[in-house]
Amino acid sequence: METGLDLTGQAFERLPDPSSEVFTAPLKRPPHVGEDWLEPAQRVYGADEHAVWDDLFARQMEVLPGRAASAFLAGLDKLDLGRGGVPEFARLSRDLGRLTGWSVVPVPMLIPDHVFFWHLANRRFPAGNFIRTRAAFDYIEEPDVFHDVFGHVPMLADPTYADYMQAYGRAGWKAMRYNRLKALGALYWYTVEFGLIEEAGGLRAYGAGILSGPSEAVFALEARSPNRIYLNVDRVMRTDYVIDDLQPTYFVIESLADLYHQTVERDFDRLYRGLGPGFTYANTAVIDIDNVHSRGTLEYHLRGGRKSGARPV
Ligand code: HBI
Ligand code: FE
Repeated sequence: METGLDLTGQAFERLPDPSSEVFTAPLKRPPHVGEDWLEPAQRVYGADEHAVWDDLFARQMEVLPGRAASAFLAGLDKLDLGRGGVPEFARLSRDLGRLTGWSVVPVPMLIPDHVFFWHLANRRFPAGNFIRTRAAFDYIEEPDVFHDVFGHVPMLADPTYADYMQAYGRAGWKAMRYNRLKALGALYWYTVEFGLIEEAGGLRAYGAGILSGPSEAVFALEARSPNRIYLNVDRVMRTDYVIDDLQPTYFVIESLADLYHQTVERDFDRLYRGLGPGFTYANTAVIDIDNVHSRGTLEYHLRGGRKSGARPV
């Protein structure tokens, strides 16, 4: 059976070379990093930078208990991410390696999709090396070490999620072959960055974009504005997304195993053949086939969102 992620014979150890038709963001590689975009070593942070980590950590812990997925909270605990200061990647990689075989490697900035996918396919998580300044405490565009390590790494301590992320990285090869990286990027966005999970105690967040920021956990779980729709991979890969505001729609998984199976057991060849180059659905849309958890009023977005100073209700 040809499944979506059956890429038998693919040499995942070798950095892929995307064909010239594949769109890749025009990122300028800093001269001190090689083709793999890895920093030679993690930065040495100053006392003020360690203090930024500690303050961000404390702020998130005010909101996350009862809102973050239990796998996330368990990961924070297992990796002892609250011991104080920016975690050392070497030690984190050793602990994570024992748990799920993943490591954390430093990168200078956003890296090209195919390089990012290649690291994931080899169970390496590329994490931003720098930490935001106090001036950019609430919101930054580029992923820093707090977003990447606090937001993403705890979930990688969960074996099912760890396998999902590797499978996702491997899926990048097929997406490149069909020139559908944008669609695969939407799946990342609505799961890894902004995913919600249904737990016995109610909805929780497992997406790093929600868990590493000050206000989105409350909005995503408790506000009346956003739609919450059960994840359907085909549908999500056709859905547009915003990167600079709270999400109008969140997608809900029933379990991490549900996420893994929906992705790994999908016929991605068939999906990509039927997929146009652009997105079909607006990020506010609720469509006929949706299995809706709760339909939102969308009032936050209808009032113009962040740029209009709308209240996130
Ligand atoms: N680079 N450093 C970094 N971090 C990311 O999360 C990242 C990236 N490059 C590409 C990328 N993500 C996208 O491919 C995914 O968001 C789909
Ligand atoms: Fe991220």
